[in-house]
Amino acid sequence: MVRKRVAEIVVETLVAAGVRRIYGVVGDSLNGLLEEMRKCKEIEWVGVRHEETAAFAAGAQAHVTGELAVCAGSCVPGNMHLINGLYDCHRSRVPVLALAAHIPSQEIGSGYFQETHPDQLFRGCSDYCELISQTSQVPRVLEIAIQTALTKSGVAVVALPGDVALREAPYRKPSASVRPANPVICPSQDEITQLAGVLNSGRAVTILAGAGCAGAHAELMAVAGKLKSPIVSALRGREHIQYDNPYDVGLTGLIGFSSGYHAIKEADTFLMLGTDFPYTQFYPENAVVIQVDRRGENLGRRTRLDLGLIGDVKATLSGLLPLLDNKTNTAHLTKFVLDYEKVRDGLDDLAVGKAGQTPMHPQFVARTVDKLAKEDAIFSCDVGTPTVWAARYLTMNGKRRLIGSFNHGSMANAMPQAIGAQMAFPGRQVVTFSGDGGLSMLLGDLLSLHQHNLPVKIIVFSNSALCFVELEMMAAGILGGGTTMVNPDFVTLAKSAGLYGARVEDPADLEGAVTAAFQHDGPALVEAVVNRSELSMPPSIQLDQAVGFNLWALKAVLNGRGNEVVDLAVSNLIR
Ligand SMILES: Cc1cc2nc3c(=O)[nH]c(=O)nc-3n(C[C@H](O)[C@H](O)[C@H](O)COP(=O)(O)OP(=O)(O)OC[C@H]3O[C@@H](n4cnc5c(N)ncnc54)[C@H](O)[C@@H]3O)c2cc1C
Ligand SMILES: Cc1ncc(C[n+]2csc(CCOP(=O)(O)OP(=O)(O)O)c2C)c(N)n1
Repeated sequence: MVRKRVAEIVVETLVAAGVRRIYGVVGDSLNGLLEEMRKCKEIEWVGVRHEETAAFAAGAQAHVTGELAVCAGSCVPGNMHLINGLYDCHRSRVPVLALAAHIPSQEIGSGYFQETHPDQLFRGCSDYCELISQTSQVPRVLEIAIQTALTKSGVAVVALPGDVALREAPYRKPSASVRPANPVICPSQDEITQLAGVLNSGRAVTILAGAGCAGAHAELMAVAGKLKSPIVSALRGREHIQYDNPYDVGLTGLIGFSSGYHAIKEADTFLMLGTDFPYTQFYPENAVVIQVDRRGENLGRRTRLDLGLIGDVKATLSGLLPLLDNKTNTAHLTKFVLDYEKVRDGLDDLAVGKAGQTPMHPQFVARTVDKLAKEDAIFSCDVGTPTVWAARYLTMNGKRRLIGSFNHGSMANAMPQAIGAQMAFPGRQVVTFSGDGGLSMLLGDLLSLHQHNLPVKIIVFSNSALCFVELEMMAAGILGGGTTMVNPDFVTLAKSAGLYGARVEDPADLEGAVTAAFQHDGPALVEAVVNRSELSMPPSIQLDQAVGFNLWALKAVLNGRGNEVVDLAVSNLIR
């Protein structure tokens, strides 16, 4: 029988699964794998400066390609650094395999140098997590891991002791199963007939559409057209829904629009399509609620349901369309479409910049980047106010993509995710909306952009604060603290890391600086110095008034209309 080194079998199995690169940081226990990868021409090692970056980058690559992506960390501190990024991948449901190198196998259980138990440590952020303790487990365990990541669209972790990787094992060809498959899930005809019945009898139907609507744009428009339904998007669904969409009424949620909020609250029938929108306060109280999701376990986990269907959005809507009446009453739809236009105009009024007027409005920065970016740009945005600006000002057109840490909500995601997106699509423009806090958290990987010749364009919303948290504190009536940051000169820093850099304070200079960055043949950073107090603060609100009220206060604050908080307080609380 042919025998090969475990590391060689691992690499061959990854090649068979279509893997083209692995993001990570090297370390002794990974050496065997690196040696095999050096010999194999199909897989590239993408060395980064922090393993969390590796996991975020792999997740972003998986998001924009829909294919398996791989990251790796050396034994224990190395692979522990992967964890936060892997949680993000797990929550975003993207297929990622993590190779966690482990201490020498004979030392496991002895409290050895660097010892942890990766097979337990990674359980919470994966669908599959196993230790390879014997050579004969390869390639089977690795193949199960890959298949789980692909089938469940999630994270799989394989812990591999460095010494096991170097030993020989019986060889067999990789299994043909380590490839993605796309089965279509469709509810039964009875269920679809029941769904049509409920929708046909609704008088004011509102749709909440999420990321599960990817690839179902035409069917979604056709259904909304028949039902005369406003479509509210959940943030992860924006890129798939908010273009060529006459039914669009924006987002709901704290950073959403009042049109989206009221379109849901005033519906008598509420149809959730491929969404796991998490904020329960924004769901309707009295409507008939229907949910379609390909994951049965997600049905009814955000709100109580009257009807839940397991199915792909596209297949379900295709089956549904011929059974739907063509409603004629457009009142519900028109009301919220017009509302949305007004809200949009209001937000656009905030996105202005006049020469000499400093500090700049961050909305103006977002709008300018949106205007100048390419038609098929890939954007990533940091958690914090950059998420707000991306949600409100980046135009989606069916070709652009928008990635964030939307479900896990971790800071420092944008630049690492841009690395993965740019690696996957070297010819596309990749732009980040970075917070100054977010960028500085994984700052070391600015160096990776230059090292790997990745022409990522970084837009830093430089407000010298952890602004989003500052707003949360203010809206809750907490004086707080700890939000101020003394920043370096990001441009000098970027230049020393091999990037093109420009700092902009005056709105008059913004367009030129962004254009130059976009035209630069390589990575570039624009530091836009923006107003820290942009989202206007409630002038004064007592702590006891804010109790049970902070959601509304925060929403008004985030809308840039803090004075409304006082109005709301007066009308709702102080009676
Ligand atoms: C600072 C911050 C503020 C935020 N504020 C808001 C806000 O105000 N409003 C907002 O909307 N979001 C907001 N978010 C994002 C929010 O937390 C969620 O990430 C988002 O709402 C989820 O969007 P989704 O439902 O489209 O995606 P997901 O949560 O990923 O849900 C997608 C669902 O579709 C299902 N699915 C996948 N494929 C298919 C298919 N083919 N057919 C059927 N079902 C499928 C999945 O099983 C899943 O249940 C915020 C995030 C941050 C970081
Ligand atoms: C890893 C992590 N730490 C802390 C937080 C809490 N948090 C959410 S947003 C935010 C501030 C982000 O600051 P910055 O990147 O500067 O963006 P800004 O909101 O100031 O524009 C913080 C601290 C988090 N979400 N993730």
